[in-house]
Amino acid sequence: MRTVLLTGFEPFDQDTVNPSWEAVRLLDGTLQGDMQIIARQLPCTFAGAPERLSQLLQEFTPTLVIAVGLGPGRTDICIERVAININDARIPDNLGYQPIDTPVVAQGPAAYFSTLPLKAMVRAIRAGGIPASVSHTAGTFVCNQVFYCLQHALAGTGVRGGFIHVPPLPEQAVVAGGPSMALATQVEGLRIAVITALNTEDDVLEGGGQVS
Ligand code: PCA
Repeated sequence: MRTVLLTGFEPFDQDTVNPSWEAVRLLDGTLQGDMQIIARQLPCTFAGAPERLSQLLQEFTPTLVIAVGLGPGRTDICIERVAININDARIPDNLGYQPIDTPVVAQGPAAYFSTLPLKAMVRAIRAGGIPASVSHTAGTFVCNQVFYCLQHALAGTGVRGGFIHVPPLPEQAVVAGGPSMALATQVEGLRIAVITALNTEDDVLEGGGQVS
């Protein structure tokens, strides 16, 4: 049995809900062939999230890991390409900590690329009728930090990993006046993302490179 680990975040800032967790938890326990999805929540704290992630990697020894977070203002499902070695928080995390221009990992490389088949995932999600794109920044808050720590932990192991940002839910957009995506659509997009990542050896290059 292969295990796919999905993580979502607890709510942060002024929010009472985080679609990343609401979506991945609906996929928890999903079985497909020899694959099972395990979904777990990460705290939205610079101190707690990497620690919890590392416990989960040890506990489940997954063959694929996709961390998911809310991207306020995002209009589609964003498959992130790169994690950078910088924490630069616009707002405090859930413990009131607000790092400014500090490294995620001292002496670590400037960046890690996702090892997911980004373009194949975007095309498959779009083929399912759901908007998606490759994104070239995961920001500099807790999501980017978790993404960086994930790629740092998986580097050289052959285990694939990456990060996806999802848009706000409609009820969050009513308050913020911005874009949104229904929860069921997010869940389906993430399900397609997982299946595509599992079944795609190399990224799909035909049909042009740019899907952002
Ligand atoms: N989004 C934040 C952190 C937690 C989340 O869901 C981010 O984009 O960094």
